[in-house]
Amino acid sequence: MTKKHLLLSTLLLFMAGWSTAYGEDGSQLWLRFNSVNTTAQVTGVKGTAMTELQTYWQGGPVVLKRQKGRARDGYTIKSQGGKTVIAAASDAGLLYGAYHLLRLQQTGEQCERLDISEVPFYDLRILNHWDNPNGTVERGFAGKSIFLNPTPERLKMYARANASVGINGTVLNNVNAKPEALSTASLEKTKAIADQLRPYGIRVYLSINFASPIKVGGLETADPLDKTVVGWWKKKVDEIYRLIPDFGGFLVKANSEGEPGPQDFGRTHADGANMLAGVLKPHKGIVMWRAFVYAPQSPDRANQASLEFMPLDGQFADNVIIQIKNGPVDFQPREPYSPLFTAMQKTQMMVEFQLTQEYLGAANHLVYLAPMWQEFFSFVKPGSLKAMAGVANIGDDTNWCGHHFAQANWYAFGRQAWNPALKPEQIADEWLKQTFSRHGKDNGQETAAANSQFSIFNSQLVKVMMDSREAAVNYMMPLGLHHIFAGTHHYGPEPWYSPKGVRADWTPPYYHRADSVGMGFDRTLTGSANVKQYPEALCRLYNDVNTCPENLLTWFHHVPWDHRMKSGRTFWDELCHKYDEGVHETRRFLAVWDAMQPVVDAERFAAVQRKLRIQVRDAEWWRDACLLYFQTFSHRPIPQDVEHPVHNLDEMMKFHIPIGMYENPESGYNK
Ligand code: GCW
Repeated sequence: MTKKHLLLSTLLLFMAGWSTAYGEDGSQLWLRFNSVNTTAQVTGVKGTAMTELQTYWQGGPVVLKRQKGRARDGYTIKSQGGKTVIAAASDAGLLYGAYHLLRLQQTGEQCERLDISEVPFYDLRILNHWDNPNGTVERGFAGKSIFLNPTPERLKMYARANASVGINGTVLNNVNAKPEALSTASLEKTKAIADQLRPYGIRVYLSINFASPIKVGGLETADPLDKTVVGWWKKKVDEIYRLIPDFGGFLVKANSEGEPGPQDFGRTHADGANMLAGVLKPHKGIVMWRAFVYAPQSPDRANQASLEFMPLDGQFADNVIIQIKNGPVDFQPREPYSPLFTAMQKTQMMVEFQLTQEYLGAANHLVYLAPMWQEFFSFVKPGSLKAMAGVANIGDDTNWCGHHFAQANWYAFGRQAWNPALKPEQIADEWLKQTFSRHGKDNGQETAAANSQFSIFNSQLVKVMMDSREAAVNYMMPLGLHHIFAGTHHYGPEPWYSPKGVRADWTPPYYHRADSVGMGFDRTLTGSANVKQYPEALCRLYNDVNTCPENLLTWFHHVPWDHRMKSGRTFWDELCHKYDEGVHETRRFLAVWDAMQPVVDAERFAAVQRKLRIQVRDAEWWRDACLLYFQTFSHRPIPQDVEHPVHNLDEMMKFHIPIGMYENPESGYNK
């Protein structure tokens, strides 16, 4: 046997041992605790915190102490006289403290000299599930709804996962709400779920259909100022609180994309929200009223939320929070922040992020979203918001999120809602350690060699995760492009999609406006004047094509093909380069992953590799489709130093993925 063969077989042996011992399916998420060697002595307050520690903590004695005067969910962890003391004002606080300790254990941090004090930045840290009563999940790419026929084990895991990152609320059903969510039969089911989530500090909320008084109650109207309507809501809300005493409140999508709302009765969003708020108030419930509104006749969809909501600033009740998507259009790979966030001064607001990757390659692409949320918070002060909501990426797939790395977005959402100042790198690092390392699996007995291999894995994968969002922007929609997706499923590119009869703002040409002069949506003062919705300084910056940040250029400007970019290239050449850069990045991600085979269990290695290969092919598809299509307007050659398309435009234009909005495509462009 040659030396090379010997090395190879040792490596193979090592890997084989690894895969049998550590074959994993992702079902344990980042909570891959080992309960075998637990000897923990946990005393003090009984409850979920105690049970979790008794089952999984492998260190010295822990005392759980109730301490008045602390912020509700906050806690301290202190090493005192050979013991670890967790103190909090509430059971939830103790539980968060317990998970903090377990996180330290799992990430291999020291746990002997602790002096930690934590208070969550937001009181409300809420997941929004877009789950339907028939079990489908709108824009869900990880299987069916976990709430359809939940097993107690699965619900418990869901609750533990949420609590471990501080998520304390969940809206169980789709904002496109079916009226039957409020039927007594359905409320009984909601109660059963609420009962199982309560021990983990999680409250349930429901999305409601504004026309419920008609559709469930049999009334003739749902006019929020009609006394019978208010009476119906009051009775319904009383019924809910009888079943679920700590029910959180309602999330409402009204007069948006065909959903009913107060405007159907000549009333305003404030009339509708305040009526519900009044009914919920005696129970301490809240209303999260969404600002995601736009109408086909609007000359600029990005303007509309401000146009509808600014006149109502200051008119909302104190238990109403306006829930606003991070950008003014719709969860695009890159958008500027929604200008409502800085314009509304007298209204409580919360941000809605989308964890499910509706516009970012569904459950096929590795895209770590924390950098995007951090970008948002560099424009919108976290302190100007009341709460954070995230549209969940969770389904009944074994690994919960469809893609192993999509779990990181669930994790990061909770961590950032707890503390928006946390660095995305740090969150990625701790998630990777808990999700992939052997810590906790064999109780720190791993060899130095395996440890050092893992630390290489960790640093390389943190980098992949950190670069992944920008890569996706580049291969999908660089330089401010947006909404050039396929008509129905929002997965692949269809910048040409514009069938007769479809409303303009549901077609890509409305957004990219490519013509022989250039490309982009003119939102300047002489265009749709969207820039005016931003504070003075930003308005000026965005309004001038020479000062507008290039990553938002075609968002705000119709940019001439020969416009000179900072790189010295023309706009067209830069566009070609950006698309190509995106493709090359995905190949790099795959190469990094391939090299990690010895360090990752076989099951997850293969699953992620398969997904990354899809991502590479999809990135090429995006680049080729967009460049070849836009070239029919620019009439300029693709620069020599850019890899040239390998697909044909006419074939790509004929290619369709036969999926709707409830499925993850098996693969992307697979001709
Ligand atoms: O992004 C769009 C989605 C819809 C979704 C809507 C919304 C729940 O395509 O599927 O509906 O936004 O946020 O209300």
